[in-house]
Amino acid sequence: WGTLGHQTVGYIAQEFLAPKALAFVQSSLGSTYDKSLGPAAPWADSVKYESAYRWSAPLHFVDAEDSPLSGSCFVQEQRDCGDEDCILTAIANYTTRVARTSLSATQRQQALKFLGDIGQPLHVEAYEVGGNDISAKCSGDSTNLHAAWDTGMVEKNIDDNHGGSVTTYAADLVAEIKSGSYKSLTSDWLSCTSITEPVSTRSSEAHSVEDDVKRLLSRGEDETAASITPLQCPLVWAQESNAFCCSVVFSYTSGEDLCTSSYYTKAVPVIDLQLAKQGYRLAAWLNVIFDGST
Ligand code: DCM
Ligand code: DCM
Ligand code: ZN
Repeated sequence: WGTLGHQTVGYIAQEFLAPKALAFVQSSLGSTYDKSLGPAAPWADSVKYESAYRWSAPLHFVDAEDSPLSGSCFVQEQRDCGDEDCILTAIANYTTRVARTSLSATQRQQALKFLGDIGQPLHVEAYEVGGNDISAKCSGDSTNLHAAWDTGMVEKNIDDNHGGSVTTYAADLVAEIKSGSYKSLTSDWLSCTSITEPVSTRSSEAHSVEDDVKRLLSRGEDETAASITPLQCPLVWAQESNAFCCSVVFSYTSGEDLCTSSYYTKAVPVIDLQLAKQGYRLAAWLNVIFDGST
């Protein structure tokens, strides 16, 4: 997502934080970010082009080598991330780091700001560099498919349907979660919440949230990013995002303006759903880490 998408996710997550997670977020982010994940969420995007943070660019996505044009969409952790850094290893790494009291306040704040980009379908797709190499039009402007999903359609959706305000957009999605069309979906959204279950165990191993938190906090201090095993839950989230590559993302007709056609009408419900779900899941994730419950 672009800035507006990340802010939306952050503002939604902020509304669902449990007491200890909220206390950590507020003290960690402080006045720099108005004590809120909303203003803090775009940080990881904004630094990735700086030379000091160039290493972090691959942490924003996973290149799923599937075949979305042939109707085959899936993420395979070994094939698509393997021994490299990707969004799956990044979430595992920063989940541990945000909880680690031996790290500095700055390091834990950065870990917090790195959690949350996995809902964008094209961040879970290798085809044409996640759509970056597919030229497209959005409201007459030349762009590419990836950027239309990151920013073009998000911006137009906010202008068209939410008064041009990102906080209004987030509040509208929060209302859908609390009492609207998403209310009945939220328990499914949290069907996977283990902060330590590695991908290999295939979610069959049941254990309490309490054990999960203990396991996270007992992780070795010397664990490096490279040795981190991706977690099962972020892989589940990745599969959901990636599935939209088969159902919606590549189903444009050639020359179609993505932001003024039936494509936009199909894409907006996906954008709304993915942002709402990602915000709600980010809160639940932090709640498990800090409060021991979702
Ligand atoms: N970092 C990381 N993995 C690395 C190197 C750095 O996650 N291989 C992160 C940790 C901090 C930031 O970079 O968020 C700065 O690291 P440090 O405080 O160790 O300089
Ligand atoms: N991106 C992606 N998959 C890739 C490469 C890039 O999802 N294989 C994303 C990261 C940015 C956007 O595409 O959101 C543009 O990337 P860049 O600025 O690195 O060209
Ligand atoms: Zn992107």
